[in-house]
Amino acid sequence: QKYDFDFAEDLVAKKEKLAPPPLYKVVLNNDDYTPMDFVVDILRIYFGMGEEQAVQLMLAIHNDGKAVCGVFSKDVAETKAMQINEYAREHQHPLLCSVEQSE
Ligand code: NFA
Repeated sequence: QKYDFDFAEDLVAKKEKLAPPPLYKVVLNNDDYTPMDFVVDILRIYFGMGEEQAVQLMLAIHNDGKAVCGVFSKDVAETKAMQINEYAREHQHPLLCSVEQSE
């Protein structure tokens, strides 16, 4: 005879064995034309960063060519990248946001 709690235990055991969902990196790429202040605004608006962290990451992108701004589920990462590219185009900046699968 199987009791309700046996089923509950089975479900918990099964859930623990499920692989965690893959994560995706949202990357901002450097370019020669997008203003630094605009990139700082993007980091504050879309990644919830404070001024200081946003300036530091913007400079890292500027110096290194690109940087990971956050790691999210596939849906959230792709939506963020789309919205950022749309926002940049609306303001006539070539800023490129891309998504890469995390190892
Ligand atoms: N390289 C840009 C400039 O000098 C600034 C920038 C930083 C652009 C990060 C894109 C990403 N105005």
